[in-house]
Order: sequence, then structure tokens, then C-alpha cells
Amino acid sequence: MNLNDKINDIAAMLYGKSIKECDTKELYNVCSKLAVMNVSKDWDATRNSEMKKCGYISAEFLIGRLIYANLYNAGLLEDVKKALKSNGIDINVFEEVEDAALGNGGLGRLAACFLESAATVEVPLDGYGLRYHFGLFKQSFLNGFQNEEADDWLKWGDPFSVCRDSESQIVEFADMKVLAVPYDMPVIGYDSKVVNTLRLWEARPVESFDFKLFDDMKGVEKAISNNKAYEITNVLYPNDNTLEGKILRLRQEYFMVSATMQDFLAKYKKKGYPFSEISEHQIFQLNDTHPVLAIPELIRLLILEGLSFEEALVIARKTFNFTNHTIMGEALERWNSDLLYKYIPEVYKVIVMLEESLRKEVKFDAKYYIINNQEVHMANLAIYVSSRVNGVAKIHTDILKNDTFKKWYMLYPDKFVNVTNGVTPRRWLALNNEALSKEITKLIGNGWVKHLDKLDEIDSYANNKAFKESFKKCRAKNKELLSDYIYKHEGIRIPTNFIFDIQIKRLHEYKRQLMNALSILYIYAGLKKGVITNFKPTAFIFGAKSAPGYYMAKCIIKLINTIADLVNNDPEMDKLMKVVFVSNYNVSYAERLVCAADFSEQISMAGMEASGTGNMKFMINGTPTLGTLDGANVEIAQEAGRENNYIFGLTVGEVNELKKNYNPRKYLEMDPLLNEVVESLVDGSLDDNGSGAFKAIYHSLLDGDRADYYLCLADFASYIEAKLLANNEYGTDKYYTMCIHNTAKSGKFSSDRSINDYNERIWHLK
Ligand code: 26Q
Repeated sequence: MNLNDKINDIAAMLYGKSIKECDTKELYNVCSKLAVMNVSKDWDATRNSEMKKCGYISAEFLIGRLIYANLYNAGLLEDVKKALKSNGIDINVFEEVEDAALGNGGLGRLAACFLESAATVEVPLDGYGLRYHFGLFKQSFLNGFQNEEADDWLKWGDPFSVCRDSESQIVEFADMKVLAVPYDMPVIGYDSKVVNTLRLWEARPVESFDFKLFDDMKGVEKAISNNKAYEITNVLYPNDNTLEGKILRLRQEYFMVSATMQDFLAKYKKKGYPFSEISEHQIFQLNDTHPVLAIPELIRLLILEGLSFEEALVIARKTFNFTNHTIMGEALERWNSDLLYKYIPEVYKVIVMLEESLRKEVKFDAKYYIINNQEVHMANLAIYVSSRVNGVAKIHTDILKNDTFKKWYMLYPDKFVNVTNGVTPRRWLALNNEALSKEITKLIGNGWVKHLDKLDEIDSYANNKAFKESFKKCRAKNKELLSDYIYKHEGIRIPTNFIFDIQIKRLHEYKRQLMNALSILYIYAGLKKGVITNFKPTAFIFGAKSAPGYYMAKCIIKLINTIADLVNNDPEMDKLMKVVFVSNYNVSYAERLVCAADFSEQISMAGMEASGTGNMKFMINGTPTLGTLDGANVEIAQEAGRENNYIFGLTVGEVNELKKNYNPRKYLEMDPLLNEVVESLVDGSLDDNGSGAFKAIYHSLLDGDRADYYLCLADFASYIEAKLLANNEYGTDKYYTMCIHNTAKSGKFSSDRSINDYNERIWHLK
């Protein structure tokens, strides 16, 4: 059957229409189902295969928009494009389809890239998580302040999922029982027969509402407890790298892991293998501490099956591995003991047994305790039981070994391994950068899509005039597309001859968007005074969401929007500077930004960003990094050569040294212009609508024992120097050679490589 007929059949089945009659939502559902049908045999085969598998348990899977990626990976994209075209439909209509934002940022997007890569390199990795009814909030700006709205992603339908009711599980809390209903998505790899599964659990009341009881008290109580069940998977917690120790969050975490462990064990028992051999068939990777309750939960279930605690612990120790994504103390999960005992007492009892077992092994060293000060330290629990513990970039793993988890490392040196993060080159080069992909393929063929190391072959063209010219054209084209998109969505026109200087990531003090903002004010003032000259016109572009309850982050958003108003409305700056804070930054926006960037801002305080993955996306697309020696920036500079990036700032060692005795005011005394910029926060030249936001920023920089905690002022001079040097070198022959070197040397940052590393160092699957 030809594709047109197939598509029309699906449209007839779903909507009783031909595709010509379908609206965008219907078309989206039809074409998605086409992809699912296309892989259904391979999906069955993978699901039913007897291979040892790994389950990637994660509270977040930031999968974004799947339609293009799935069609592309299934080898259908070009044909579907043609088929739609023959019906007068442009496949770009799917740009309207909203992202599934079932994650906050790096950790969630990493999980999505890993699933895609595992399917591509044919590693049997399944995802287990939560089917949030509402994903990460939608962001808009009101008077420059962040405003949040619910993200109703399901209004587009969920065509990639199938609901497997019959595999539902019951999760028990002390005060309620909840039904966990699985929704499975096929994870479609590129040019691959392996189709893995992403299983997301949805919470529902165990008994559906009983209408007969509607008007008596019992019925009302039931209705209330029904709501309590739905509440569990109602919304994604919008925090990133900060804690929110709420009961509902605890319920989410336990709900996810209890359903996953029960589901696994039920299937395992059916196969009839002994419990002692579990790890030969199934292991689990815990994505940060959020799913760590899986450990005591599995032990609890095994004890119910008749095993002793000791036997169950031996099994658990072979079955679980743990990835840490953060060094920040305030982000390490701790749960109050009383709270755990109140809501999941049987699990808490297992945690107490683990604590006793640990204390027998290591005598009297509070550093290791799982339970300390009436709190359960989830990372300690995870490290104690896990077979392997990994950091997500070299420098991060070193910090874990030598600092954060030093004692653990001394106790179990072989547990600790590094697996540097990566991103999928299908979404982050082949699909988001059509222009450059075409040029690369012209030169070296399309083998790079599956083997990103092959990009090295373009390195010899880094000085080739013709290739440089075509690289330049690709960038120009992408900038044009982005400029139009920004004009349409933000109402600001960025001339494409401007340098596109881009910082996109969650808003967090450690990521130092504030330092970027101060540098813009500094350049603005410097240009006005004539002390900065020969400045090439630059658009400073930001995209970031702040956690709704993160006051300082919200103040910084207001500041950047205020600077944007100031600069964009100053006629003197018209040909020199623009500042844009794009609204509702998400995965799909990132795809457009990453391919159009002239400089990639990766400016966290050294020692704070575990890895970063945005940095890798820019590099693959040929954008030089303006960054600190933090996270994976270190490896990026190593791979591409430091001379092909703009590396500045204090190193981890220097940060630690400086922090012993830090005085931010010193840097203001040394640089009067910087002093003026900082004073402008409070002297009336910037208007925060009477909110006190800028005063709060001012105080955070100068007052108290956490003054300028992330060293924006200490790193400022070297930042400005690097930024102005980058500006000066932009557009030159040298600049484009740098860009090409970056793409050429980016092979390491494919998540295919990360998955192969996990498999070799930790999972040992097929
Ligand atoms: C915890 C408890 C309660 C509510 C929310 C949370 C929570 C949620 C998300 C805590 C942390 C996160 C997300 C962390 C995160 O995204 N970390 C990033 O992980 C990336 C992938 O490894 C790294 O590249 C980034 O450096 C790291 O910041």
C-alpha cells in the first residue's frame, strides 16, 4: 500500500475523514500513529525478548516534540513530507504541536536523549517514570516579570502512547491506595530494529467513583480520596537543582518506584527464574535520588516473597546503579524520618534495616549515615546499596570522589565511575540544523548521524575556503529563521548581521545569568562613554524558566527584561545592541536557538555545573563556547582545543581558595565602570516597578556572608575580556575555522557514546 493510502486509512479509522479534511491536531495524531504502526512488530519483538535489560527510572523525561524525530528515526520523514505535500499540506504545520515537557531541564532532557540513543545503538534500555497531566509550566512575561500557566500538553492527544490497563499495579500508602496505570511509548531509534519502551505511570483511584453512593457521606469521602489519587501525577514539580520536601513529592516518588518494582517482579516471577538471579536479567539505573526509594521497595517486596533481609540486600546491591547530577548541598534529597514512617512505614522499616547493616560495616562515622538528625539521606542510601555510582562529566566525578562523597570513595573506590553526558545527534544536528547537515553529508556522507566521531573528517576542511563559505551561509540561514521566529513570538526584530550571543538554560544563580546581564550593562555604558570601541553589533539572547518559588531567579528575569527595554529603546544603540529574553524557552525553542548561535554562553561558577548538555548542543552545531572550566566545558575545550573556544575565569581550585576570604567590594574599587553598573541597580536608572527586585539583587551581590556567593564580580574582568575578544574575532576567517573545528571534534558528545560507556562500565548488556 502506498503511504498516501495508509495515511488516509488511519484518518478514516480515527476520525472518519480523509487527510485533506483533517485539522492539525488530527493530522498530528494520524502521522504519529503511522510511525507507531510502522515499528509495532519490532516493538513486540524487543518487548518480548529474553535479553538482560536495564530500566532507567527517572522522575523526568523531557521528550519534547516527538513527531519529527520519530518519523525521521523510523525512516518515514521524507516520504510523509511528500505524501502531505501531495495533499497540499506543509509538514511544518506540526511546529504548532506543543512539547511534552515532562521534565525541568538537563536531567530530564538527558533521560530523553539516552532512551533515543539506546534504541539507536541497540541497547535494551527501558524508561520508567510518571505521566504528569501537566508538564513544566508555560512561561509568559507580565511587565517583565515571569508569569506561569498550566501546561496542558494532552490537549494534542497522546498518539505515541498505548495504555496497558491490564498491567496496572496498586500502590499502597498508609492512608490510601492508588491505582498505577501504565502508558507505554515505543522508543524509536535511528535505523534500528530495537524498539524500547518508555513506561509512564498515571495515578487513578482504585475504585472509580460509585454513583449509587453519590448522596451519602461515604460517596463524598470517596470522591475526595479519588481526587487525592489523581493529584499524585497531576503536575511536575517545577524545581531544578533545589529541593521541595513536600508530601506530594514523596508520594510521586514512591508511586513511581513501587509501581515499577511490582510490575517488574510480577513479570519476573512468571518467567520462573530464582530471585537470586535477578541482576542477570534486569538491572536499574537511578536518575539522581528521585527514584532511590526503589531500593528499599524492592527489598520490601522480596522479603514479602519469603527472602531474608540479608538475601534481599545482596540482590539489591547487584541490581541498582546510581547517577548523581549535582554537587550543591541544598539539592541533595533528604526526607524527614517521621514523614516516611507516617506515609510509607514498611519502606521506612527497610531503610532502618539498611542503616543497621551499614553501621555494622562502617563504625561510627556520621558522614555515611543514611539516617541522621531525623532525616533520611537519599544519596547515602543510594551509594551504600548501588553497584556503581557515576558522575556526569570528568570534573564532576572527580569532585564527587575527592569532596562530596570522599568518605564513600575511600570505602568503595571501585564503585565510582565517570560517564560523561551526551546529546542525541539526530535531534541536535540532523533535525534542528537542516542546512549544516546537508553540507556535512555532501562532504563526508551521512554516516555521522549514527557515528558522530565521523565528523572528524570535516576537520581537514576547517581552512577550506569553499566549505567555510558554505558553513557561513548555513549559519546565516539559521539566523534568519530564528530572527523571524523571534519577531513573530516576542515582537522584537534582531538584524541578522548582529552577533547572536546566546545563553539558554534554567535560571539559577550558579549559572550566572546575572553576570551576563551585568556585562551587557557594562558594554552599554562603555559604548555610551566611548571607552569601548570597535564593538561589533550584538544581540544578547536569553531563554530561561525560573522555579516559581525561586525569588532571586525571578528578580534576575525582571532585571534582564528591564535591560532589554532600556537598550532596545535607545536610538543610539539601534545599530549596536539588542537584548531579548525569549518567552517560554523549551526543547523546541532550543532547537531553533542552538543552530543559530554565534557564541554559546556557558558561564557557571567553576565547580557548580555537574556537566551541562546545552554546551554540547552548541558545540555540535559549530558554535564556540564562551565559558568557564566547569562541567563538560572542560572536555569540550579539550576536544576542540582551547584555542577554538573562549575560556575564562577562576578554576575550581581558585574558587575554593578565594572563597576562604572573599570580598566582592574589592572588584568594584578596581573597576569604576563596574561599580557604576552595580550602583545602577539602586540609583533609580533601572525601574523594577517598585518591586524591590533590583535592590534584592544588589544586596545579594554585596551584603551578608553569602555576598556574591557565585563570584560574578570576581570573574567579571576575565569574562568581559573574553567576551570582547570574541566580539573582536567574530566574522573573521579565523572565527569560521574555529566553528568548523568545534563541529569536527564534537563526536565525543553524542549520547550514543554515553550509552556505550554506561553499557561497558556499568550495565554489561548484550
Ligand atoms: C528534587 C526534589 C523535589 C523536587 C524537585 C527536585 C529536583 C528536580 C530536578 C532536583 C533536581 C532536578 C534537576 C537537576 C538537573 O537537571 N541537573 C542537571 O543534570 C544535567 C544532566 O546530567 C547536568 O548536565 C547539569 O549540569 C545538572 O545541573
